[in-house]
Amino acid sequence: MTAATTPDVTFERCDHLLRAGNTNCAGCGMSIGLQWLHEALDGRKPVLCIPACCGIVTAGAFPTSAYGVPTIATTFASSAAVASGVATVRALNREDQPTICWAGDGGTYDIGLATISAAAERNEDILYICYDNEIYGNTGGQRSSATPQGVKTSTTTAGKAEPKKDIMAILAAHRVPYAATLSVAHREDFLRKLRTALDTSGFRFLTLLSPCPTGWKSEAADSVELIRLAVACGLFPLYEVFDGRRYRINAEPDGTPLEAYLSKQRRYRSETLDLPALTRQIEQNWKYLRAMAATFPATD
Ligand SMILES: Cc1ncc(C[n+]2csc(CCOP(=O)(O)OP(=O)(O)O)c2C)c(N)n1
Ligand code: SF4
Repeated sequence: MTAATTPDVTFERCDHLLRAGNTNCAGCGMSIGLQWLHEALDGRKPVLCIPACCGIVTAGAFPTSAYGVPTIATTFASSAAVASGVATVRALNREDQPTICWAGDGGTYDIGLATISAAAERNEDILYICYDNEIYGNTGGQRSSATPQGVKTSTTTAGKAEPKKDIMAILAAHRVPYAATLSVAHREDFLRKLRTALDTSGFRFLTLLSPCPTGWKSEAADSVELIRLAVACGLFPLYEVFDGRRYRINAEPDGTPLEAYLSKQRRYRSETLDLPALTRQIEQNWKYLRAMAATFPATD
């Protein structure tokens, strides 16, 4: 057992959330997200609840772990339900430490949605973070309901027909205290939202568009730049929703063409990619977001 992988759950402060020796691919958005989560935690020691996904594989084989905090590997569908129990026990024990779900889009948009909905409706004291790589990465890159229209996956070889599910709208409809989108190319915004979420009680939902060079057929070195482009061209809006009703937009598109983002990923070289339709979808999303932010603004 090396120092990098020896489980150490005895210290009171968290020295490393994700240690060296983890199995994440080069350029994985999860690695950045977990490092920044560690920074925002500022020594607080969460319990992590992680369903079947790359995020739990990266821990390594029991009894070693790349995670420096207590981590529960849950079944694919149940991370929010398990976290509900953990948060309740921690509250009964008067432990003032966060309970965090860290899950892929498969465990969030698809199979875990029922337990997320139940925990959100009960307003459990959980921070739920979805790293959305828009596929089932761990099992070979199958499509999920987070996969965008036109993307080639191992189960949509000509390109996916259906558009991406609007998970933020679903969580907003539960009127959760806080929901926000995160970009690994916008560090200060990312950290601020993590801190806001950590300082808020009740069910909080964060989602990051998480570059996955393996599934996106992109270069590892382009990962951060890809997310910068996704925000700049308007495909991935950065915004916050308070109590499911009040909206705040954090960055406006700057006119960067959508092709700048798509052309760096071979997953978008498909028969079904309809650029004008995708552009219209992005415009519609922005119309809706701007209307919500203007009508129901979040004031400090
Ligand atoms: C009920 C059930 N069905 C299927 C699986 C196999 N499985 C494990 S991880 C996974 C994909 C996870 O995808 P996602 O949540 O998007 O995370 P990623 O792998 O992309 O990190 C699947 C299908 C499982 N563990 N349990
Ligand atoms: S397959 Fe994708 S999400 Fe999974 S570890 Fe590799 S880069 Fe990260």
